[in-house]
Amino acid sequence: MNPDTPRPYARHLTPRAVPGLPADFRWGVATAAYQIEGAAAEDGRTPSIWDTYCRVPGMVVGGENGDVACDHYHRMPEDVRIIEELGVGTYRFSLAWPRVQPGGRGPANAKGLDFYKRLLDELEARNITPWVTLYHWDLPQELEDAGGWPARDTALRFADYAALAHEALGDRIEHWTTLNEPWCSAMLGYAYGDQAPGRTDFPAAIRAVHHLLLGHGLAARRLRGAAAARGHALDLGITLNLGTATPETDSPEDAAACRRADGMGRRLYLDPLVRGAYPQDVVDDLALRGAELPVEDGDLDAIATPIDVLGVNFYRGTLFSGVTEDGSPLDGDGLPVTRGVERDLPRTAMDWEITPTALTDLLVGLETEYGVPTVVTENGAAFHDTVAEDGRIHDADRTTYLADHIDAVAAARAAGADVRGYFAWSLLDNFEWSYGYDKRFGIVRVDYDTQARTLKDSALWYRDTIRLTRESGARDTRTPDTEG
Ligand code: IFM
Repeated sequence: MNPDTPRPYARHLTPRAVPGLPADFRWGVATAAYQIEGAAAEDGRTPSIWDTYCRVPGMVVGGENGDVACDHYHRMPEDVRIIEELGVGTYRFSLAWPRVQPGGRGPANAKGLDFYKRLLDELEARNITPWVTLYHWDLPQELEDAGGWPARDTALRFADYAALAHEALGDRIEHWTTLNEPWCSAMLGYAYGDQAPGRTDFPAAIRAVHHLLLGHGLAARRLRGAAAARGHALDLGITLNLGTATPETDSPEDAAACRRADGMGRRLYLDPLVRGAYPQDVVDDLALRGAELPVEDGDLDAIATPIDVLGVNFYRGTLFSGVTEDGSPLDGDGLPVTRGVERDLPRTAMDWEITPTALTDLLVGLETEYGVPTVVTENGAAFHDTVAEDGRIHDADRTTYLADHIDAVAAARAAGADVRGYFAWSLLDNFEWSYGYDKRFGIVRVDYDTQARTLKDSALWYRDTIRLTRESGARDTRTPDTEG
């Protein structure tokens, strides 16, 4: 048993067709630029907030950084061959803003773009669809120095960068995601200091929330306009990290805690994106904490620019209590308590509880409340892998995690949710932000001494499950006329 898994979790699983997932269900693997590329100072790339943050002593486990990471910048063709071997049809990756537009302003960097053009060549040659994210947390340091996401100008800079990236690559990429997990950028980056740029200023974080959403909206408009003008197909979305909030008891305090947690984690983003308005209860909660969303005329219209797909990154659901451990409904600052409660559940190496049915609940809830088609753009788990004597990685815990969550997606579809795809996080072991290289999320192992890649058992299981599911989905949809 995995030493970090307090409750037994791994089951022995053989690949099988997942009932209810059609032949055209989109299967993928996902990565992000700073976590895999390396080549941090090559071909004109300038530092991002992560290059800076990693150099602050104590911020990243082991003092590690993304200077080399998985050396994907130099090994990209090998990595694309692995994606082909897995048989997933889609590869989700991000563009490094400081590689494409060094410093975050001005013209594009031709050499930076060339890397992504070579990547697109490799993907096209292997019939793999690119699914690109414009921003996966690597804000050019110059823009942070000018105020970062709490400053309105960063939203305008992001829209310019999006337009410039689309002008260069829009003829070859249909699927565009503006932001990855704006909650993390704003809250972990500016309120809690757990991620770059490492600030701890709650009102600034709330300004960052609005400017991230505004940046998304302005970029979405520019992308829509450019694609229409040039006749390019466009499938436009944003990816949010979402979970579920379940009350510990049926007390009114626990219900209120769930309302607050769901408000700050989910509705604060989805209400303006889909309905063009911030949720009033969350605005009131923020005011209690001295924070305000700096909305100007027209901002909400921009933010509500229609999207085609909502990317859902799911890792866990949470149980909430509205009282402290000794029963008080108010914390030391006199604010209502919103406390996550630990359960006796299996956990990953991140110490995250494993809660697959919460994914079903989440997807069904999104369908009912917002009605936007979804794709699970990230789901996966870190476990402490070991290399066995046969050289293989028998990561049955990760395989079980993937199987349980893919089943959860199928259950959500069966309950009426329009979920169109599932991407495993991650293709490769990689730089897990403040946790450095210690936490391995890959279905492919990376030996950081040699940069050798090895498909883990979970990768082989994923490959075979996708193949069997596609075959069975194709059989299910075949009409008697086309059979045999
Ligand atoms: O590695 C991250 C990724 O960059 C964003 N979503 C969560 C993953 C696991 O923590």
